[in-house]
Amino acid sequence: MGLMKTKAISSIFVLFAIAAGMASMAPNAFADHSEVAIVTVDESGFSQSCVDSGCYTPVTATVDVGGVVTMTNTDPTGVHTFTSGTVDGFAPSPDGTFDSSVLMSGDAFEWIPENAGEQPYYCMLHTWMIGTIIVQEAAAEETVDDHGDDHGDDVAEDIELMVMISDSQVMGGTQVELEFNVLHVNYDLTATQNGEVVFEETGLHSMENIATHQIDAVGSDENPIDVEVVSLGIGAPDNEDEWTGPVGQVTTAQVVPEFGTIAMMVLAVAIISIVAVTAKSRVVPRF
Ligand SMILES: [Cu+2]
Repeated sequence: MGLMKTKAISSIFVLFAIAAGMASMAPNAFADHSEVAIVTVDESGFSQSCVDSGCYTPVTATVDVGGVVTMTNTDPTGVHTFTSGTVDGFAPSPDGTFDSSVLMSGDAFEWIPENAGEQPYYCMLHTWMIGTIIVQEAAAEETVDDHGDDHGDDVAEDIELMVMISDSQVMGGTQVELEFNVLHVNYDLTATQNGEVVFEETGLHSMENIATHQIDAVGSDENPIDVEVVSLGIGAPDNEDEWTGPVGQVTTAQVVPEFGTIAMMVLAVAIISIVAVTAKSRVVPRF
């Protein structure tokens, strides 16, 4: 197996967001996830008419690890439970993570998640009532008040995303390894050679710090492979509204052969970004 050196070309840009405008345009982007409240939909025990819109409000809730989830039976007409696990058809499978047991109307139950991940739950009395709690690392979202005051009216998220691209030649192709400084990076990956696209995938998600992709091409001096990673945001793949971190940050590397060197490049960019503003416009200036 030969090693090739990756010649780094960095293309860095910073998206500045004006926080005041953002706060009004995208309040969810700054949501505090140290606590979340989930309630039952009224009369959700009587009929299944709530299923389409969700029998819990919100039907998908997001909270930080160590945050507090308060689940309340606000339905004046019935008793309900919040029981962790899944329902297949009408057959429930409790997973033992939490169980409020039967809550009378007005009663509440608290759960403090210890691990990141998706936690489904349901009502054991009405198994059409299902919901999801997304537990995220608290560090995945930090709010920074860069004016140093306590008013919280000028809040910007300031998450640094670092992408390291390395490559190795394997089995007649090229294996590209991406290393991220954070978990749950969503990104597009494109590789071109000689003006032709040899790899293109959008909406990729890296659960771990490292993701590898196989490209069916080998770079050479005459025909190097250009690899481009464009960040889409940080967060659970099916929860784009809650993504944080830089959007449109471009990291590139060029794969050309060179003996005896382990390929590696580092790009570090600090970006102030707001998902709600930038996620909608994927066309980003590059310079
Ligand atoms: Cu119920």
